[in-house]
Amino acid sequence: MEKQLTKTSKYLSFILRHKPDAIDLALDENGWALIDELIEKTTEVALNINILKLVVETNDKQRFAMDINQGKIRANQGHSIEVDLSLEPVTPPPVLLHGTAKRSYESIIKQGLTKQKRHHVHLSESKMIATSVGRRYGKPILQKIDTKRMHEEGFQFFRSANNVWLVDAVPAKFISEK
Ligand code: HQG
Repeated sequence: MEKQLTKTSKYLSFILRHKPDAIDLALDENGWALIDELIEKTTEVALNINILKLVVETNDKQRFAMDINQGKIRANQGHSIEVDLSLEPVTPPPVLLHGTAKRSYESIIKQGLTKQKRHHVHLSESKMIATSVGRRYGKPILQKIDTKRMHEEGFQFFRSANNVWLVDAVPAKFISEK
């Protein structure tokens, strides 16, 4: 069962964050898809409303949000396609962490953190989460971001519904090795 939920979560991430076109699914400007349409157009995994609910509820990182009344679902963050999540800027904690692969370190301390294919640079309050994020790309290292100073200097921070901190970029001067 757990394997099936992980496979479905990965499938949903792919469709709702990156490639709704792969199944000709319409997303509105805020990234919401109609649950009925998603189920109808999905062939790659076995999908019904109960499985969807289970994936949304049990997802380790709370990657998805469902609006049952309106019959809609969306990814909470991590998109590469253009969507407006309507997040309001919020004051970040004084320090946040970014986990990355060791081999990216040299480039990051020169260029700063840039958002690559996603909408934002992703930061975390949790050492454990940041480490596992970094591990996806190799031997992980943690970087400490002086978010207090960034905020004072006018950078806008957002927090996704699943507590990922998002910012447009992190210039090198705010980064130190943890
Ligand atoms: C790196 C997962 C070289 C950056 C996680 C990262 C997260 C640079 C990679 C979410 C660089 C981008 C996002 C520079 C940034 N030079 N490398 N100047 N600037 N990088 O996947 O933060 O499981 O787009 O360090 O939990 O790793 O999908 O970002 O290694 O929240 O829900 O470029 O993805 O969530 O990679 O991960 P990503 P990320 P999910």
